[in-house]
Amino acid sequence: MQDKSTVLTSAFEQEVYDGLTAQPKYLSSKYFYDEIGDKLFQDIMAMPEYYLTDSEFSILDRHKEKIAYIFNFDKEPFSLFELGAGDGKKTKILLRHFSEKDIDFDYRPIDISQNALDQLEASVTKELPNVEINTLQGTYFETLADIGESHAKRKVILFLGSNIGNLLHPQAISFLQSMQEVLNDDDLIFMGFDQKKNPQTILDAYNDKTGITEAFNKNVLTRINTEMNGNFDLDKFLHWEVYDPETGTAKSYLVSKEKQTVYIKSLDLEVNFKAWETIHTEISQKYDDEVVSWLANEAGLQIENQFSDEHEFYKNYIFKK
Ligand code: AVJ
Repeated sequence: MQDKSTVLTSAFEQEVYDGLTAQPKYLSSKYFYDEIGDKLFQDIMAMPEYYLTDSEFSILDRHKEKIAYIFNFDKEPFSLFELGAGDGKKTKILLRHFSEKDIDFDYRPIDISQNALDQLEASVTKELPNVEINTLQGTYFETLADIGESHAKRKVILFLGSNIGNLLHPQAISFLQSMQEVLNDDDLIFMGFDQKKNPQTILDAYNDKTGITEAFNKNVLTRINTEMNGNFDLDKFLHWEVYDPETGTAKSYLVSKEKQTVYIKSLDLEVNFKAWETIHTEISQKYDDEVVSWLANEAGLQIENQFSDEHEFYKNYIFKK
């Protein structure tokens, strides 16, 4: 890894440089998400093939009474943090239910996108005027420090959508560990984990016929073109998804359909592709109970409870210290 930090101004630029000069090539899926990427991801969540959203929605709806009871077990006020809150569509099921039951809590959504937070704040204020909301912009790691410093009330931390699945197991453990470190004894974590299932169902969710996932995957190239003055020709790359049912790892690639050279002006970088050379862009890990309890255990957490949808496609787990 060469440090070009004297020339490269952003973390995005440094990571693009590192990933496209590495072998094999890679780019991080966290760069899928700009205004266009956020919109594409919302379209993905609305696709019939992308079962994750519907599954988690139905879990929250089915189990909201029990979830409310567990979150509010001591009837003391608590703060409901949410990492990567996005549009809050699923969370509103809980917010609405808690509000109807006069549960004493405040909602503290966290997201990397200020735009997403502004929209969320406006919609919660309008739809659920009794819910106190305080937004916080930043990455997961930055904002965990802020969560740790809030000692006023008991904490419940939501991490929905199987977002943990973008991390390899060692990274997931260290992330869970950092969450564990900000928890006090009665604090809780409520997390979504997509489950192992028929491999075809998983492939279909990441390889829709309409091409929305393809556009989402290619958005990282579009961003390099616009933000770093690159000249990627999107049609010369193939969206390719693989799923290994043994490890539960789904991986996304962009595959170069021909030998080509791409130039990225702000990096002053020429990137050569052989025909059929790959850029690895995303992992979406699938889990089972054994793997989740291993991860939790490694991070010093206990599984308190778990909830599933009727097909057992997806599970939400409650962790404690
Ligand atoms: C938001 C990371 C959970 O991996 O399922 C959807 C992102 N990528 N389709 C996932 C995604 C391709 C999604 N997460």
